[in-house]
Amino acid sequence: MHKTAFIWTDEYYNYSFPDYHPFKSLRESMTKRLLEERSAFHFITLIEPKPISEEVLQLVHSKEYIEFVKYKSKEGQGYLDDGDTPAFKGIYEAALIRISGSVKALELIKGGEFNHAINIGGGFHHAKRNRAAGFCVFNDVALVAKLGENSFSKIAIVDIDGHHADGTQELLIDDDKVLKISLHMFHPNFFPGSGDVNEIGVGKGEGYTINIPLPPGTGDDGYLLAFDEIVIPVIERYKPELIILITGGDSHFNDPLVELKLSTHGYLDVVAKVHHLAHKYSSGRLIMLGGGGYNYDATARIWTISIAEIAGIYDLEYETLHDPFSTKSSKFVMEKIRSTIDRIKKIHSLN
Ligand code: V1S
Ligand code: CA
Ligand code: ZN
Repeated sequence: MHKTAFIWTDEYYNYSFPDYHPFKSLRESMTKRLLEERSAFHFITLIEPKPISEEVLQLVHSKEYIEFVKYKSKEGQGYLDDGDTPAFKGIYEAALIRISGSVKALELIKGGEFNHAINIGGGFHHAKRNRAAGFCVFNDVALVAKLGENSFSKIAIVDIDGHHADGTQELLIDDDKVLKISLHMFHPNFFPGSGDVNEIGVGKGEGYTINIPLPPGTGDDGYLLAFDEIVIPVIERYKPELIILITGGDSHFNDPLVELKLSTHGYLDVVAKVHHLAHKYSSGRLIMLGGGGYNYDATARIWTISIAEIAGIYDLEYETLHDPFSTKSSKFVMEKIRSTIDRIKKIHSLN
């Protein structure tokens, strides 16, 4: 059994947009309840985060942007971006505590007492140095990677949220100590529009950004094919000392925003593979963060099943949380995925 920490505070509920908005903390509360009902916290340690300092926040965000968020947080009106991220009173503190949870996850792993640490309140991969985007105020993924560099010489980020990790990519674009992999839906006019195979990093970071753009209707078989053909060999070649997994639940077939059509079975396969890689190369060091997920029931089931896998709780009670079937892609979609895989293999010299 490996020690797993679950970072949590009820202050996570303060990150709350107006009723019409799809991003809801209900995912987190449902996950926690599903875990509690199954006595998971007999095996997983609950740990509370404390807010990080502004000095730490400045590792990934400019002073001016932080001041802007503070101003909007007092004012409580309008948007932080062009319509996706509404401001509300206290948004600064609410965003800060959630990303502090991800930093706490890293500290626990650095301390050596835990090799798995989970913050489902994190995963804000769209936030940039100078601006908010796509429901994300501060980018905890890039921050954890940057802070992790003080202790680990090679870190891998695997982002299975259904959207492209554009903020993380931009913040770490020239960084060769962090391998950035994002799988996402890629389709004309689909947010954020970036993440094609030819975005590979710049300067000494060239080759350390790997984008896996996938078509609508990908399904478990198409997704797993891309994962086995690209993600596994790339991680085996890189041999990271720490893996950060962004586990947004919006790749699920019932998600209203994304159409990647993964089932809980596909998710579990992917998470189990990442867990296995963490034990093979990273002494088990694995940070699981949340992310999107707009079908709240599906996201809570995905996160619960994933957490049980990571914590090594193999209990039949988790079986009941699965979807009744796996998903398949059409021949046409499968061909498209195969051709994307071939292009990525050429660009990143895999074979
Ligand atoms: N995809 C998508 C999507 N859906 C919405 C949205 C829907 C209802 C609302 F009331 C408000 C917003 N916005 C988007 C995307 C941003 C997606 C962010 C995903 C976040 C994550 O899961 O990756 C991680 C937490 N934005 C857009 O598509 C941009 C617009 C182009 C359309 C929406 N309007 C509000 C802004 C401009
Ligand atoms: Ca992604
Ligand atoms: Zn998303």
